[in-house]
Amino acid sequence: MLTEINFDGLIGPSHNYAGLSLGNLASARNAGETAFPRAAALQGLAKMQANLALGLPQGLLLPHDRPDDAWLASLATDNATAEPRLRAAAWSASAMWAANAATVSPAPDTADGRCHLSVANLVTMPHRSHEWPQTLRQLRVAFADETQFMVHGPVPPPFGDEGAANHMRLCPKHGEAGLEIFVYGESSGPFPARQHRQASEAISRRHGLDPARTLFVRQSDEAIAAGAFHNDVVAVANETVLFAHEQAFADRERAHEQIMSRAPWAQIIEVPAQAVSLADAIRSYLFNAQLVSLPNGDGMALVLPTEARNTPRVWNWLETMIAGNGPIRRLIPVDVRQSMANGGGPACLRLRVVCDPASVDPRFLLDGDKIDRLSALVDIFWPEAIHPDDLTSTTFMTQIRTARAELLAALDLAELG
Ligand code: SUG
Repeated sequence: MLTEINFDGLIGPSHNYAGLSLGNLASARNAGETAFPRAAALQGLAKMQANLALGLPQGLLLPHDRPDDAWLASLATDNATAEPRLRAAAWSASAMWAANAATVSPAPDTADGRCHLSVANLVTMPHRSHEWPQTLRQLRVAFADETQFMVHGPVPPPFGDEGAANHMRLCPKHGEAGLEIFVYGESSGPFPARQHRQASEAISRRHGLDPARTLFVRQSDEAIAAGAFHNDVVAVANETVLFAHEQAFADRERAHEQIMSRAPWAQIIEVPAQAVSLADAIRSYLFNAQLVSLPNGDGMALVLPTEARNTPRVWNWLETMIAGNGPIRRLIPVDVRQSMANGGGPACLRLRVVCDPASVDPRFLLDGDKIDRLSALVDIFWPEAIHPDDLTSTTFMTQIRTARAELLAALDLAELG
């Protein structure tokens, strides 16, 4: 029985605001602020609990060992002597944004009938470029069943790949063959394009996708320049619905025409720029919602950041949409403000995998009790507050390592230590 499972990245104990992501406006705005890792992780766990209560299966990916001493050593430095930006990069809790962990092609789409996952290389941003080895180790444990899954290493540099954040899938039902849409950038504007077309094409080949059910769509330069450093800041897809901003794609008409000719059963719900500007879309993160199919045929819901509710033009547009007779029936705001302050909304925090839950290592799956136990653990072990100046503190380092060790022990995943 193929089901969509959302694997959320648990926000790690080193969560901090170091302003590391050029082109991510929230990260730049909050550089140097004090972060609250405990509150951050509890917000993420509350979102998982709320999604579980909607009847949606929920999985987990784990924070990485931080600071990444091996990475610093490969640069012939260490935490005590590294220059501050390099040190901050080694401490980053950015693996929380699981939408950047990998690109996933579910079994019905692939030539060998297995679900393929390609870990993202994240080469554009130094603080994210060293995530993939620890992510890959986790994916190889969680999806170890080789009759069901194929887990690939990263596409080699220089081809930037940021995973599922630049990949959308339209299908009649999760368990049926779908159209996979890869969105790449080619910006010559102020901010880098992080997803390269060559990387997306390589992934489609290694996943064994059918070219007739695969599209490569260029993200608009305006969107990147306005702060949409990933496509999932301006568009989201679920089953038959693509929900997108009018300025998400470089050649809007062609993109829509290509999508509708390959997926005639799909529906594009577009938010006009006149109703919601790109700036408001990016500030409110309305598209960084989890667009989910509710169980029992109750239609779809958008699990959005509370910032969307607090932006009147955005909320008015959404309320008008809900009042109509469309497929999206519910708006569910969630508070993930600690992650949002680094540019990560509800959709950034999760990796969607369509598979049979019985084929996943159960240590990566959650139920309500397990979420309660993890919340209690976070309450005890996660630091309350971190300022970038704290990153030289050996006391903090010990606290963060202890917190992760406790988590691994609680999940029976000490092998990832
Ligand atoms: O890569 N922020 C992340 C946010 C990722 C959001 N993910 C998706 N859109 N799917 C990024 O820019 C900020 C870290 C810092 O500044 O300390 C950061 O990495």
